[in-house]
Amino acid sequence: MTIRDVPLRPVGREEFPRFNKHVCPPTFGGGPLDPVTPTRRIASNLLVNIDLDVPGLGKVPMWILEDPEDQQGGRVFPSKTIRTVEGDIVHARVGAKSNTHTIHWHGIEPSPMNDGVGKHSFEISGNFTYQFATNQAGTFIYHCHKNTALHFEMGLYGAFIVDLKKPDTAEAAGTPDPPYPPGGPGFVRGFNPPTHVIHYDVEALWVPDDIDTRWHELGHNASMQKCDPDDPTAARNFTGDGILNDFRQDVFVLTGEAKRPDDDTPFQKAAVHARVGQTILVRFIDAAYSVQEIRVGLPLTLVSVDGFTLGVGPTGQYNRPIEFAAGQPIRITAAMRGDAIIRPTRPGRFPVTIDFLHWISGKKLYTATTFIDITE
Ligand SMILES: [Cu+2]
Repeated sequence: MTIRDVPLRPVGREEFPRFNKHVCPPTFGGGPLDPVTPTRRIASNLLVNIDLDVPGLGKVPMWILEDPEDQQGGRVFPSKTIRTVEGDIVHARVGAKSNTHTIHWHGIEPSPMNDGVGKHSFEISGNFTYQFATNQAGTFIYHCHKNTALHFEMGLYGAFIVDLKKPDTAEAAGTPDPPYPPGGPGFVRGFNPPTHVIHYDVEALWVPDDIDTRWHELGHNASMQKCDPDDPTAARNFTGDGILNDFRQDVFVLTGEAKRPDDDTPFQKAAVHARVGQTILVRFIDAAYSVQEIRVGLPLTLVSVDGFTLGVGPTGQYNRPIEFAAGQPIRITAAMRGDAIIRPTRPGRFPVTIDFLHWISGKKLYTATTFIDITE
């Protein structure tokens, strides 16, 4: 067989793509763009100021996203978990209550104008309705993508869970319809032929985070360049006295519960309580800037990484779920997610440790401990 050489057609100047250097994101409101009828509507406002209580240290100012339609629990840290269902077309009404922000739906992969990466599209001034489809079940994260290193650090993030449709089986009859309730029960995508559906009784959410309290004194646009569209890369547009290149964590957080570096008491909020014979689903999301190693005192199966199901097509047919022995570390870095299945066979209190490691030196900075309590 020979490969035919196709001669290139001369291309006129008018067909060249236009080059626009895009340094200062424009602001925009309104939306949705190219709307279609949604199957689910959600709402989120940013930002809301809260204080994070650190025992023995005091209060650390945080910024969170709130659900304005939630009468009970719309103001929490991490920001309220969003849940949609596989196949949903979502309209997400987002209000920037002060200054400009975005929401990036990390891993959902919407179209560029709905992706919420400000420098690729625009920042929201006022209100904007993002439109996207959640076609892949899994664990994702949403966060503000303006002055990102700072706004993410300040707490402008939350879990985004895409639930499976409820299977049409007798076993499923006792489970509520999706979106499934926080804490379980529900169904998750995992290698389990032929349907690749796994039922879980108890759902846990582990979100490690670390805080440099010096950063929490900074203003909204700290160290951002001044926007001069006529000369966007001029040196004078950049501040040279910032600290956003220098992260020194002095508070450690697990799922919104904070501790000083010398406080080794167990974290209670992330603790898991289940019975022998039940199936536990642990969703973990790395919201820290250090590297973590998670060690669980029970064997587990990692069924999904970054919203991709291991061993299941269309993207996962060339890998397989990963078995971890008790105590074998799972190493994660910023914004990584995973879904792990644990099936306890005997009662007891099983330790969970999360080591926070410096991202350059690898030095261990802190060990967070929590536990899994299994009763008969
Ligand atoms: Cu923001």
